[in-house]
Amino acid sequence: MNKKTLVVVALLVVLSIALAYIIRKEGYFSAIHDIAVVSVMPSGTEVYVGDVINITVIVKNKGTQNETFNVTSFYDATVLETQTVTDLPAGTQTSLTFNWNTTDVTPANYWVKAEASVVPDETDTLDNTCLDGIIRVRAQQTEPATLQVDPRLIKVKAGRNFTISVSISDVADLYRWEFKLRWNPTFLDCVDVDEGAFLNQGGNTFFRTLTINNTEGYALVNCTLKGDISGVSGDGTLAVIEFHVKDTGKCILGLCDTKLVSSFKQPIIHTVKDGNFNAVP
Ligand SMILES: [Ca+2]
Repeated sequence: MNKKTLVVVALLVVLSIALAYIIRKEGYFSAIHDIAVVSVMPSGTEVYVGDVINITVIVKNKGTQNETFNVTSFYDATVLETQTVTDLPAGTQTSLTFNWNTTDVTPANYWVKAEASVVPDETDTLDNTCLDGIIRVRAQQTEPATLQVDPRLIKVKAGRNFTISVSISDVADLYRWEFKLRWNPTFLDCVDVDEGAFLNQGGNTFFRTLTINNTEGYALVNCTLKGDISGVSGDGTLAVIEFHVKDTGKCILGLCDTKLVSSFKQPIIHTVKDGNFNAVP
């Protein structure tokens, strides 16, 4: 071996040692540990309390080693369930199904998400969580609600003013309402219509008295919640209406063209009860 060859071999040896040192120091070709939640897919986004939602979660092993890890599903901050994925091969993905029974859930909008636990030596942890869109859980109307004039029987002296309420009972998820109230204009004048306290328990409302017609004897009123929120359930007052008694006589305070609408934009079944007015001398 001549001198030139010796120098080349020595150089190659030094280069090999340097390369091995760099590979070792920088971690090239070492194992990569990285898992990710790829998607979160609920079976429905608008459900009634009591429905079961299936949430399909896809997780992927983006690393170079088999991985075992936990996947936890949530609605808002509440843990739904944790499942374990065992020995997921490198480069592959798998699907998990979580069942969310909404029986005891308060009607509202909820975020659904899934979170994979961080495996040892995993550095990219941002992709271990995946948030899906909003799921709307609502109360469901099972029996008809009742829309009525309250009190049902009114006795007032001529010349006086009085107020009645239009009230709702046993309603679920009321988001918007509308009614027309009729009376005999010979005996009564409508003085004022105000919003009742029921609907704005659920949020900001837009209340409108569309018409007060004292010639024909009717008022048309409606009110709606605003924004993507639940409706209101239970009993309460929708509107308060003030009348002036012009003359003695009797008439019906009759509700017609009534509309009750849920936050899913569905009509709410209901019965209507009119009021009876009697002006006494
Ligand atoms: Ca990750």
